[in-house]
Amino acid sequence: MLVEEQTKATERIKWWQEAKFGMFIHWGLYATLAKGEWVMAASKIPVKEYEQFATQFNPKEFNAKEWVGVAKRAGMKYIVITAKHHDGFAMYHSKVEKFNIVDATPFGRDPMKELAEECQKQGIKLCFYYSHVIDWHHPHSVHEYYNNTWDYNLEEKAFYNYWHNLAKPQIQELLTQYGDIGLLWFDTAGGLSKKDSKELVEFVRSFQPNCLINSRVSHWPNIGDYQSKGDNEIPMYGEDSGPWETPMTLNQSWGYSDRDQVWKTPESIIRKMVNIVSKGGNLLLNVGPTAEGIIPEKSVEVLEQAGEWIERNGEAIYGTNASPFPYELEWGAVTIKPSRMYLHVNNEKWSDQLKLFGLKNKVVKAYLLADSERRNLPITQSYTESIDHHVLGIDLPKDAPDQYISIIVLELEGNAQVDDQFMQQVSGSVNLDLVHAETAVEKNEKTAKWDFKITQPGAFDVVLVNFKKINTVWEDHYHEEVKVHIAGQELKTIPQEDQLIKDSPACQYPYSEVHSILGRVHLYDSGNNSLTLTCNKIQEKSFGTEIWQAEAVKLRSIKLVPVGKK
Ligand code: FHN
Repeated sequence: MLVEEQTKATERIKWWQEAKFGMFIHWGLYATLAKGEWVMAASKIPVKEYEQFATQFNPKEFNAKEWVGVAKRAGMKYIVITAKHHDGFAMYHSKVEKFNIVDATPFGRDPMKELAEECQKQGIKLCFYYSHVIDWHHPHSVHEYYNNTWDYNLEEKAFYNYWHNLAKPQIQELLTQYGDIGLLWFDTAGGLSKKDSKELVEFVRSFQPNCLINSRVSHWPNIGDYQSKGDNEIPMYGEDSGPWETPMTLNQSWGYSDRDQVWKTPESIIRKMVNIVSKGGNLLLNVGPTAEGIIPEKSVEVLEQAGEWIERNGEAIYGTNASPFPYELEWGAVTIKPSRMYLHVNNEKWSDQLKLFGLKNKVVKAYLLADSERRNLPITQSYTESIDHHVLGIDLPKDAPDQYISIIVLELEGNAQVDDQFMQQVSGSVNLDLVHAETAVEKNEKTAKWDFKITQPGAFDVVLVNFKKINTVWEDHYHEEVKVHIAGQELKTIPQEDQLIKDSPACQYPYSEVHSILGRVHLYDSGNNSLTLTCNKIQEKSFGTEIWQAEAVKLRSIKLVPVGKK
């Protein structure tokens, strides 16, 4: 990218990177069936029959002021709402297609107009989701896999008929009738050519040069302003240096489903948000309003409670940068600002003293964010030259001052500088994420190698960490031995599903975090070490983030856990 273009791109995305938290809204005609947004395809509902649902769609309870108010109270800074999802029904007054909420329903109002006005009033950025490739209503939309083949014959489809006569004109409408649009969220682009994606980006920019475009427009990382991770996917520390987000459900569905009552708690939302923000990402958290136009009560309750925490702790969230440490910290997470570090401590890890390894700066002052008087917390800092080891100790008051996660502010001499090699944490464990390994393939064997520092030698269980998709048969994926080499010792075993980790901050439905204990090793000396894993699951980072591309079992990391500790 040219320097000038890069500067423009950096400027364009600044508001979004500072915002950190947005509301996703999946709302469409499908809400009348209350079975999620894929109901038309799942039940192969013919277009003519599906169109009939519009005659009953009358979301009289829709109230833009209330919806925007919920987002505000949750601490969200922008809203991304489905202007058109895969069912092809436009949730705004489209002049190019009568299958829209104004022309085809008794409701007759344009909710996008009302939201645009209200967002303007309440200072929230409005953004649109637009399903640019999948459209089950239109006879000519063509996707790599997910087409309406129950009404239309695939061979007779002429993609450019759809592209030029519906998709692009509708995108133009969205960019010209609702004021400034923060971003366009494209989705499920399977099969779209690079040329068409590029032209689409230029087309969008010709109407609104500052409108951001997410990676799912297709052909990321060459096209698009930032990366939308897979649905509910939270990456590893340091996996991405560019801007990214996790689109996340509050329960297990995007569009309204009356069967899905598996809600995340306010605590888990806060933990996941902190985890995401500390990795440099944004959280785009979804609600699925009903056919009456109501955001489900449970969603509102969870969001408002999470919002109260964010309101108190916003300084450590908004406008921050990612943790400089390349691994998950066992007591929580870190965010930074110039000359400042915020330690987000999980309350159940609260103790008399918090220790942090690897911070090189002098700490000028430490205090609790919850303490309006900013009283000094006693600290000690030490450095052991022989093993190049920095230790900070902070004495803490008896009780954690906030709910769920309490924040300690460190004022630093200069901007945060840390020892960014892998090292043992205070409990003695070492977390080695795959993304930081040196990988190689030799004679059909895939290996990953990490270097790390040991400060507390001893006996360790070697634990393999995977995320496993629901309904996946583990043995279909792990039926060969994996090998671990460390300090002259070798472990060889077929990983089993030994432990299922509940409430993992980075893993969630449709995945669960599985730990496999590979065996025990002994590290006798302090200093530098290395570990090599041989495993067929090792692979280069993939950019495929859409549902059908996601792997069933994802290898995340390997851990050394001191024997006798968890
Ligand atoms: O198929 C869609 C799905 O309905 C939903 O909109 C999600 C949100 O990220 N995107 C697609 C699947 O990845």
